[in-house]
Amino acid sequence: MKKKHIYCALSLLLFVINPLLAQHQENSASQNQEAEDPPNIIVIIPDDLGWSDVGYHGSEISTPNIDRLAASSIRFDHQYVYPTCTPTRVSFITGRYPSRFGVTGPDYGEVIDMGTPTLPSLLQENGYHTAIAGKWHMGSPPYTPLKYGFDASYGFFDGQIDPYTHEYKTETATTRRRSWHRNDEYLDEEGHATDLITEEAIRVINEKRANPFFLYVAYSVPHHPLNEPREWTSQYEHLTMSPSRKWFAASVTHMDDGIGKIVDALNETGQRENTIILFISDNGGQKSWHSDTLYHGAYSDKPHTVLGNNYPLKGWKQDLYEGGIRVPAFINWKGTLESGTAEMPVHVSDWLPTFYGAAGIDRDLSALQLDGQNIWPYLTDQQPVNTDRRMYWKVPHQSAVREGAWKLIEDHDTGGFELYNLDNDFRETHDLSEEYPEKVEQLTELLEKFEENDRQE
Ligand SMILES: [Ca+2]
Repeated sequence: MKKKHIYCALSLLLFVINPLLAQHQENSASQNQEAEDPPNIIVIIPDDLGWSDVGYHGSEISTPNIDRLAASSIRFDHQYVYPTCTPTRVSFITGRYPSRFGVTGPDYGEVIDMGTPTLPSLLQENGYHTAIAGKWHMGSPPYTPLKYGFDASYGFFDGQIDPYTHEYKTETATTRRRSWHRNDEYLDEEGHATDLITEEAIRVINEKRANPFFLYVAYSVPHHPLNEPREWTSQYEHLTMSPSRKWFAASVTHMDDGIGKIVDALNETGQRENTIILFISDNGGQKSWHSDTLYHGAYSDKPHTVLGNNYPLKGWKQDLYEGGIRVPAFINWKGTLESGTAEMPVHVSDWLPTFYGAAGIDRDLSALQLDGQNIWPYLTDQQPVNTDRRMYWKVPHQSAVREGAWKLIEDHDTGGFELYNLDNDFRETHDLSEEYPEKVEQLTELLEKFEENDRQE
């Protein structure tokens, strides 16, 4: 604990005073102002990867490529997302709290109002080629990626698929089992989804074009159902772990290999130093999963009894405790951004205005009513870290706000509150709501203020 705090303090200093960093900023700042050569942007989003599911956070899972990339990146110690897929992805792509669209959990149908400006549509307007490889889950046909600013799409529409059949778990009013597509048209293909998504990302990188690209790579793993080839499970066979944790580990190492190939493709095409890479999980690890009936019963004899690991954070996917919403994340821009650890809280909605800043696009975004903030000036040390940052979450059973070190969680079922000071208690073990009633009152008012701008559904 103590060691961690010292490390964090040092890393904070790095952001405030590191002269090398300042020099790099100048370069990037002038580059941005000129905007003659805007960078490519790649976003890599694993599905349900928990805090302790990457090697650089001490996991038993082997992730050599992610670790190598993280070591030369700005690693976020407090990257906040939502505790399930759709809200995080909607917040990322719109720069707004997902509850502004009435989105509080996994969702289908028209999730984002047609015509809403998105990160890909804004980059598209500014000359970017925009492509998605992998999971969409921000709407069901006809509310598909090409309608929201992507020039090219490939992957699956729904929230989860079988890695080999590429089918969704079941039929519903808004979804079919078919999910795999190219350019929003259903497609049948053979192969493991992880390999197919990696191959598509490399194809986009290798394409010859005069303009920069925005490439959104959303892997299906380590979300269940897990089914990995022996090539990736064999290295975990000798370890004392639950069988399903071995499948989980294999799926992450398989994805890690794909990420290594994506970086190789950038190197081979001479684009490595003109490409920003953001790695960010969409929510914390899930505890377990089992179904006798979904996927035609294909997984009835394969209980996923142990999946992700959010240690030392509290809670799981779907929770507003840190384990559900604080995820592994880092940003890399070789030759421009210095490596280090960023202590400041960062919200997933920040990436839309931040990438706008990084791309050097000069346009007023105030009409978009963004909830996210452009953190590019902080990453490049042009502005000091905002330590009083406010953030807001709403999911079906809870709401929460964070202001500075304080976090208030409201339980919608009981009407009760929990209050934590994350600086002193990041594991959320001591509820301070009875000790600090004034703080509860102040943060409750803040929560209500945030809620006023939500769509009520
Ligand atoms: Ca997810």
